[in-house]
Order: sequence, then structure tokens, then C-alpha cells
Amino acid sequence: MLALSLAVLASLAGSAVAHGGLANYTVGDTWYRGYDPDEDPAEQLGQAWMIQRQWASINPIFDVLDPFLACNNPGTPPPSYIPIRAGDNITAVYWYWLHPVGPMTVWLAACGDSCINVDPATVQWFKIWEAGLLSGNVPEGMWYQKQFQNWDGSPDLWPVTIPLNLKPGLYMIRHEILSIHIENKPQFYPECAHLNVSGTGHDYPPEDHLKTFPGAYSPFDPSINIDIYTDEMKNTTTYEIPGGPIWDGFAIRDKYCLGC
Ligand SMILES: *[C@@H]1O[C@H](CO)[C@@H](O)[C@H](O)[C@H]1NC(C)=O
Ligand SMILES: *[C@@H]1O[C@H](CO)[C@@H](O)[C@H](O)[C@H]1NC(C)=O
Ligand SMILES: *[C@@H]1O[C@H](CO)[C@@H](O)[C@H](O)[C@H]1NC(C)=O
Ligand SMILES: *[C@@H]1O[C@H](CO)[C@@H](O)[C@H](O)[C@H]1NC(C)=O
Ligand SMILES: [Cu+2]
Repeated sequence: MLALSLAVLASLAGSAVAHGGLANYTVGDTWYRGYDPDEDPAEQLGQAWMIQRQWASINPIFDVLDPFLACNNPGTPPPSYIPIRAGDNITAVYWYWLHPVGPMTVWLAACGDSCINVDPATVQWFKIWEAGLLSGNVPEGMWYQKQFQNWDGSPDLWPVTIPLNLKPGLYMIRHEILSIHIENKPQFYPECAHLNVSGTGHDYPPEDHLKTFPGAYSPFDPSINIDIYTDEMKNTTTYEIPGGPIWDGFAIRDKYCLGC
């Protein structure tokens, strides 16, 4: 275990393995293999088992207006979907993650009849989950991004719940890690998969939760274009996660169904 983490660290020290990405998804006990940028694309693209959009490299996206901010580059769609019931968890698996500072968010977008011909840059995304600074100050505090890392060789697990009342259908799910450890040079790490959501829900978020990528973020957002190493940041113990409020489906149910 220790050996593995040292090996990982060693390999990270001087090489291109420096970032990381979303390798697999689990729902209950079922594992879904994601795209692997280190393997031959020809053996992955279009395979019946593929459920994740292609991300050609582990490198970050630096520009909030990058045309591939939604589902990474090139975002080639897979043929298959992860089946999941609304209310169940989907867990993103990273085999390692290094960067400690910045928010993590999860988004969904409805595809309509199929996700395959959908351009992730044109659909309406809504945020269903977020976590940022958990305690302490901005440069040195505990962020979820740091807390979710394991250094004993076990994978880093990121579970989120598909909103119980979400109406069934085909959706894209987008996991984004935003790393802000370099001054005024944010790094975005998005990956997307296709979901086939079942259940009995009827809800969908209101208009003000719907965003596009690019579009959801401003280059001038002080949470994105940020220098975390100033004296002021040492005194700052709050961090506003970009992209607006989350929609978890519960608020609307409670409004119409008091006592449910
Ligand atoms: C996880 O995904 C990687 C490719 O990203 C694949 O090689 C591996 O087999 C997957 N693991 C499981 C348990 O599905
Ligand atoms: C489901 O995900 C939530 C986070 O969204 C987490 O708090 C909870 O522990 C997860 N449940 C299981 C069974 O993994
Ligand atoms: C989605 O799942 C439903 C069953 O819940 C199934 O009937 C349907 O064919 C699936 N759609 C796709 C595109 O896989
Ligand atoms: C940070 O807080 C300390 C202690 O309260 C104070 O002396 C200092 O002026 C603050 N610095 C800034 C940049 O706000
Ligand atoms: Cu990196």
C-alpha cells in the first residue's frame, strides 16, 4: 500500500502523469469502465461497453470559454448508458488525485431521445452537487478536493445522489474538478458519461438553474480568477462555488407536498 503510493508519487514527480481523471463509475456493486487516455482509442471508441465521453488527455482546460469545457476534448460520445434509478448514488472513481484546492461540482443535462448526437456545448446543464472549502482558510484549509484523496493506493471515491424526483430519461452527467492552486490560472478537469435514469419522478429544475458550458462561468469570477496566496486569502474562510445554486429536487417536492 505504502509502496504503491510512493510509486505513484515518484511517477508524478517528473512526468505527464501529473493530473488525473475520472476513470470509472460505480452504481451499487456494478463497475463501469471509463475512457482511458493511456490506452489505444481504437480499442475503446464505439465499443458497446463504453459509457463515457472521450477525454484525450489528462491535461486541464485553462480557459472558461474553451469550447470543450462541457465534456473535455474531444468529447466523442459513447454508444451506451449507465442505468440508474433516481435517488441512487453514482460514484466517480479516480485512481489518484493530486491537487488539493478548489471546488468539485456535478451537473446533469437532459439529452432527449438520445445522448449520442447531442453536442455538450449546446445543452442546458444543472448542478446537482457541489463541495468546496470544508474548514479553515482558503490556501491551507481542508477542501473536499483534498479530503477525497487517498494515499494508501485505494481509489478516490466521489459519490453523488441522482435527485430522487428527477424525471426519468437520458441524461449526461458531468463531473468537474476545478483546481486553483496556481495564481490566476484555474484548471478545469471535466469528464462526462451517459445515464439512463429510471424512476417515478416528475421534476426538472427551473430555468434559472440551467446553464451552458462554456457560458456558466465568467473569466472574471473572483472564485475562478483567484490568487489564493495573498494575505487576504489567509484570512478568508469562505469560498463561493461558481456556477450558481444546486438543484437536488427536494425543494420543489417539499413545496408541493408538505409533510411528504
Ligand atoms: C476502470 O477503468 C479503466 C479504464 O479507465 C479500466 O482499465 C479498468 O478495467 C476499469 N476498472 C473496472 C473495475 O471496471
Ligand atoms: C451517497 O452519496 C452521498 C453524497 O452525495 C453520500 O453522502 C452518501 O454517503 C452516499 N451513500 C452511499 C451508500 O454511498
Ligand atoms: C433506458 O432504460 C429503459 C428501462 O428503464 C429501457 O426501456 C430503455 O430502452 C433504455 N434506453 C436506452 C437508450 O438505453
Ligand atoms: C488578517 O488578520 C490579521 C489578524 O486578525 C490582521 O492583523 C491582518 O491585518 C489581516 N490581514 C488582511 C490582509 O486582512
Ligand atoms: Cu494537474
